[in-house]
Amino acid sequence: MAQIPLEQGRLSARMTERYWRDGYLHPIPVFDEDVAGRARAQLEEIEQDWLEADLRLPLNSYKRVNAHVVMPFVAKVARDSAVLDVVEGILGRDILIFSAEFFVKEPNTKHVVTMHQDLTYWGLGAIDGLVTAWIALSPATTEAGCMDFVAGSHKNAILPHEDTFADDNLLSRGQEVAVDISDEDKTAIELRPGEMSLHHGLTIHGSGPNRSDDRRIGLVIRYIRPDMKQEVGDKDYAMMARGEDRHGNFIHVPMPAEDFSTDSLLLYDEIREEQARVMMRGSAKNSGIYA
Ligand SMILES: O=C(O)CCC(=O)C(=O)O
Repeated sequence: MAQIPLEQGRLSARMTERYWRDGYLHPIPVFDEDVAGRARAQLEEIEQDWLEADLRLPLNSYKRVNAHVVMPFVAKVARDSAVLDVVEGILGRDILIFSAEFFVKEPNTKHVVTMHQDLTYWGLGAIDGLVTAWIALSPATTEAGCMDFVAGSHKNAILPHEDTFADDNLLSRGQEVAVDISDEDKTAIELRPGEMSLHHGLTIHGSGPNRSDDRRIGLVIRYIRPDMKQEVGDKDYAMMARGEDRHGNFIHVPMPAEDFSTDSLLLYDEIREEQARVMMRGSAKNSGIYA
């Protein structure tokens, strides 16, 4: 697939239109392969140094949601102008970071992500003001279990989902959209390291197992416009990325000063508790988010 042509690092009007037509856009060149390689090395260094550390939660939990709260390098990537210049074409000048997450599939494993819409359990409603940037830190090929998107599916409301809580599912509730999706409806979103895809919060997507010999690592950043609002929980949190927040709907999260600082870990727990309440609302099983 030909790369999305950027104009001085930004989306053209035609590419922005394509995003709103399809509910996604890819592959967008944001980083050189060596920059992506450095980010991967930083993650793998953290995995080595902190796996056995005495953190309150398993390291995986911190990687899987809100990694920007406790890992400075993740917040830096999320605030990098190469990414934000593109995201601005979708959200406009004022941008907040709602979450940053690693979706890692180890080589030759059976973990999958069932087809779902992101906004189902976040309490933000069926909004247009959230976009996910999925940045490949290793090859995201069909063999490695890259994402599949259903074009135009973002024009739906939030559809019913069924929870599976399957062990090999990377989603918190193992949720799956309760509609039949054939293989022909899916587009495989292959990305080289340093390339990114964007998808709308209502776009139906998922991914298969990693049958390759390398890890499949996505750094996944959820950006929102400041006029979005938590509608289910009492409050919600976000980090300023660019521009201004004239709405005050989110408690602002500071950039962490160092990996897993005491302050950032306390804040992480506070956010997790609040978001878990929203995420697990109505669930038959309370496994805690991203346990
Ligand atoms: O990385 C994957 O395979 C799925 C990621 C995903 O569901 C998302 O970014 O919303």
